[in-house]
Amino acid sequence: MPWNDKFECMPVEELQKFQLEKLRETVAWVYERVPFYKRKMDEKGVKPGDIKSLEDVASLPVTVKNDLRDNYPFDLCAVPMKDVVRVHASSGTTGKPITGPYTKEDMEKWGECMARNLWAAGVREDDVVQNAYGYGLFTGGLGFHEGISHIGCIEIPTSSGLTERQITLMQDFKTNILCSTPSYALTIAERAEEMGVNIKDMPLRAGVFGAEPWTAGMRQEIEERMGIKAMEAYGLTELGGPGVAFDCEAQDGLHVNEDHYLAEVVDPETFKPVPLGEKGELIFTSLQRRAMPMIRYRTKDITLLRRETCSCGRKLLKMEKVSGRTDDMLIISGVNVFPSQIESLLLDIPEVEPQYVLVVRKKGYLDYLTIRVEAKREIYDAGPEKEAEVEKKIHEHIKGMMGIGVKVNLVEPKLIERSEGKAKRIIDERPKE
Ligand code: DLL
Repeated sequence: MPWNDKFECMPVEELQKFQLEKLRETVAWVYERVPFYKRKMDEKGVKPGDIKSLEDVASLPVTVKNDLRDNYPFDLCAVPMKDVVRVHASSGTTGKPITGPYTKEDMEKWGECMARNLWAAGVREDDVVQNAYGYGLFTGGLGFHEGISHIGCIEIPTSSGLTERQITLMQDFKTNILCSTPSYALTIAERAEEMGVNIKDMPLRAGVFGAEPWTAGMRQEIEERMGIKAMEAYGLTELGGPGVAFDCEAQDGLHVNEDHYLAEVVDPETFKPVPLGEKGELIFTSLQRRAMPMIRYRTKDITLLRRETCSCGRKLLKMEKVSGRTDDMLIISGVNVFPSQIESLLLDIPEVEPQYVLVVRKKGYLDYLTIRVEAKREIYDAGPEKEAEVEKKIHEHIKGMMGIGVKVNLVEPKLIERSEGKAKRIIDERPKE
């Protein structure tokens, strides 16, 4: 049974009626309170009263990250600052940070969305949950914290880092559930092996991982290495952090918390809506947030949506695992390449560790890709000939599957920097335009 079966299993027609009511409320709320949205809607000639069906969302202006930067810190805030009880922020990789303010009610709803996520991952009242997402301005740590408190289980708020201590506490406190980025889970698994600790002997049962792209292959790798179920969380600061979508025991796509977020998928170039089942850029409108609602926020995340009743009973729209971000797309020999495609292919090669970085350089008009990937210890110790053989094998696998030529550089085990949060997978050495 889901955490909130009323909404998670609501018949689609009823749910969409609820969404329309909330959409109309949200649009009116921001039109009256946020000059930015009023201006953008006036420019498009659309008034809150024009929203008569869910499809009408397409008539609203879109919001992009730069709009949040330009309105830093609180110009998109729709409530007086006295009603704000929390502010999170995300620095991203470039430019000014963006802020995410919350009212008391927003915090309550965040907790509800996160409780659904954790419950679907099998977390129950008597569990011990180690929360190794970073605490602080990042929404991961405190977002999970909110959900864990809603369920009422034991929380171990370790935050990220101090990996040996994480492992010792996991043993001492009999942690059942780990919450972290997938790349940090791998770091923990590896450190445990080095410490001679077998995670499979621990009571650890599942992990709730997210905040960065990870392939199905990476999920399997983590599940096998740790002997756990690797469940997923998806969200972004602009929409209030994690709690936007989550997977269930079926591990067959992520359920969107549709009573809180209206999802659309569009072609990132033409901006035309794409039908259910086709890939494109994900756009969300928040439906219940008060401090900083978002109208048609372009996430840059690429995925597809499916409408089906899940074997778990939830009727919420499903989104497929995010396969990449439009801004992470590389064009190698004229082929669009997402880091996740390379990750899946590397995970097919038993001679390497799932630790890699992609180095992108430019020669003339073309991008060139070098994959730095760690050899397994026995391969590295076998010497340069063996290494060259594995490099060739990877090169050919990628050529065969994707039709692109890449340089493969096998490196010594442990050479690639380990992640404690979001892994840095791309080193972009192209000249800045
Ligand atoms: O990463 C919120 C979060 C925290 C989600 C903890 C899940 C768990 P930001 O730092 O603003 O927020 O980064 C948002 O991270 O647009 C995606 O590109 C990526 N992302 C988040 N979750 C996933 C996921 C948090 N499950 C950006 N799969 C998003 C793939 C993800 N990418």
